Amino acid sequence: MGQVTELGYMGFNVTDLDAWREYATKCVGLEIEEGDRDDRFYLRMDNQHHRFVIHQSDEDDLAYAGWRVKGFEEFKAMQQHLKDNGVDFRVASEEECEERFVLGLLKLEDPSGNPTEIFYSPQMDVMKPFHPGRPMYGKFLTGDQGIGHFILRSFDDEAMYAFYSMLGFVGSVEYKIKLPNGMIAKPHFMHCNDRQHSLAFGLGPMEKKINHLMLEYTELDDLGLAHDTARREGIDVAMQLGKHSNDQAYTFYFATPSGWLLELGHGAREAMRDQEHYTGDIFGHKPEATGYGMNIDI
Ligand code: MBD
Ligand code: FE
Repeated sequence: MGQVTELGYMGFNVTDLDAWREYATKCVGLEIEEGDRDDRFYLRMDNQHHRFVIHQSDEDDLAYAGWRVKGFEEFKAMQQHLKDNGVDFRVASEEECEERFVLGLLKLEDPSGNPTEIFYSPQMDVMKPFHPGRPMYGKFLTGDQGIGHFILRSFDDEAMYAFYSMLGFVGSVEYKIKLPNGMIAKPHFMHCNDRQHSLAFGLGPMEKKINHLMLEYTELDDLGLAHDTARREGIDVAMQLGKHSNDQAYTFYFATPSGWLLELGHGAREAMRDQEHYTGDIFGHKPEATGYGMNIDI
């Protein structure tokens, strides 16, 4: 059996650590945990030791995505399940587990070569309540729904769908939309908990492994404050405020210091029982800044 339960942590390689410190706190509201290594710092969204590791690098891209399983039994079962399905993986050393602040860790790649990790039991720093990097009305919506969602690069949608289904995800093509190059995109959206999607792929060619990461606020006003800051700072907005048809979240997309996008949102609904698809969004989401792989008229 294989069943991941949430998007638990992510690592990003970045060229400008300081730009990320400023952006993540002042604009988004994440909390910095400096740690004791010069080549990285951590970002918190809740009581988990960290949700993001920001690594000093000469590239600006996703370094790894960490998917959680329920516990030790499920971690063992997942290893057998991967073997039964002929998937290569490596059981991480004690030192590597400590580096991620988890008790058990597997390292593998998805069919598109995206570095993937499966872990159980993250360190929860409950003695250190989440303290946002800027004043916030509410919190980040995480809990059973994990970090949020991200769009990752796929070179073969069928293989990606099969791989993530094998990890316990459920999902389907949810949009049929025309790309600027005239092609019709049929992106897949997949979930592993009540969050409508934790993962999506198939929105056209991508230079980087990640197109965007979506985080959700519990309060609408925190989305508004982030939007005001993005506008005041003149940060590129690739897609204006609007409401998606599938998760019905009110969101906008703007550039991170790494040149990929952050989608901030509020008010998403839970995953649907049956499959459905759309040809556009409910309102808004008009394309604005180009060059981010998101100038789709959804
Ligand atoms: C999303 O979160 C998204 O990024 C797109 C492109 C469509 C629907 C929901
Ligand atoms: Fe999204």
